[in-house]
Formats: sequence, structure tokens, C-alpha cells
Amino acid sequence: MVAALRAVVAAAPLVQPVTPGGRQMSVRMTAAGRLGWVSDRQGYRYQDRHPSGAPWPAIPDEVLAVWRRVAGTPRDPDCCLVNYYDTAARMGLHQDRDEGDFSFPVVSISLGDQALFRLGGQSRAEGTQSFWLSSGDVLVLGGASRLAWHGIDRVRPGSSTLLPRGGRINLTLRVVDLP
Ligand SMILES: O=C(O)CCC(=O)C(=O)O
Ligand SMILES: [Mn+2]
Repeated sequence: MVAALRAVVAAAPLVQPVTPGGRQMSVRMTAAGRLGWVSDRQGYRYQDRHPSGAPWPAIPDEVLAVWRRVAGTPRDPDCCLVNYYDTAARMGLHQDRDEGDFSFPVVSISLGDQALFRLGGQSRAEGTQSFWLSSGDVLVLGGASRLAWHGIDRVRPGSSTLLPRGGRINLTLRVVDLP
């Protein structure tokens, strides 16, 4: 899977996005599939091209196979977001809600160093629990948890030998069906 992702990144290089508010995100991102999720001063959105103007590469078969096994729907995902966390990167608490149909799950695959995942409820006010995601872990946010708040508090350096330069890759697969 990592080899297939290297080909994705060669076709659609990682970018370090800025939030609509102008803050640099610490995670670097790219995507595969019909649509990719991007963020810049204009806002968060799905678009059919990498910021360079190139079309997104296809979602690798190895990745689709995981979705097909766990997503519980005959529908394939439109987007495979590829997040790369170096050991200082994190992702603030958020909901995945730029999609049009929340009846499809979000499937996430973790590769490389472990990350401390924080999971809350559907309302931001609910309490959160934290657990470590390890390389090879697959997390499904579906049903009542589809709109759960979640984020990455930190990455544990040196906790995996999968990626020669360390860090963590997270793949997030989603059906987009724009609202
Ligand atoms: O890195 C992770 O495990 C979560 C990523 C995430 O929540 C997202 O990209 O929306
Ligand atoms: Mn998310």
C-alpha cells in the first residue's frame, strides 16, 4: 500500500494547506479519486483537481479493497484523502461534514507511527476519549458515529519502522455526493 501511495504522491504532490482563516495546517495532504478535499483562503471544499491543475490519481486497488471489506455498502468511495503527519503534526478536533450524504461511513486507515486519536460525540460539548491508532488499524465512523468529533493530538515518533523517514500516513475514504 505504501508503494502505491508513493505513486499517488508522485502524481499529486503533498501540499501543506492553509485554513480559510489563513493558518498553516501542520498536516500535509493530497488525494486520490474522483474528488479531493482541499483547503485554502477560499474555504474547505471538494474539487476534481489537485491545486496544480492536474486530475487526482485513481484510488489504489489495495485501498479500495479495505473499503469494500468494511464499509458495508456496494458504493465505492469518491475520495481518498492522504494525510501525512511528521512527528510534530496534529489535527484539531473537527467533524467530517463537507459531504452530502452522511449515511455512508468514513473509513480511515493508519500507516506508520502511532497517533493519539481523540473521539467525541456528535455534539462538541460531549466528552472525548483518546486511544492510540497503530499502523494497519482501520477505523470506521459510521451510523451514530458518522458525525462524531475527532482529531489527532500527537504522533509517537519512532513507533513504527514502516516509513523509512518516520511519521504517519492516514487515508480517509469518503463518499462525497456534494450537498
Ligand atoms: O489522521 C487521522 O486519523 C484523522 C484524519 C481526519 O480526521 C481527516 O482527515 O478528516
Ligand atoms: Mn476527519
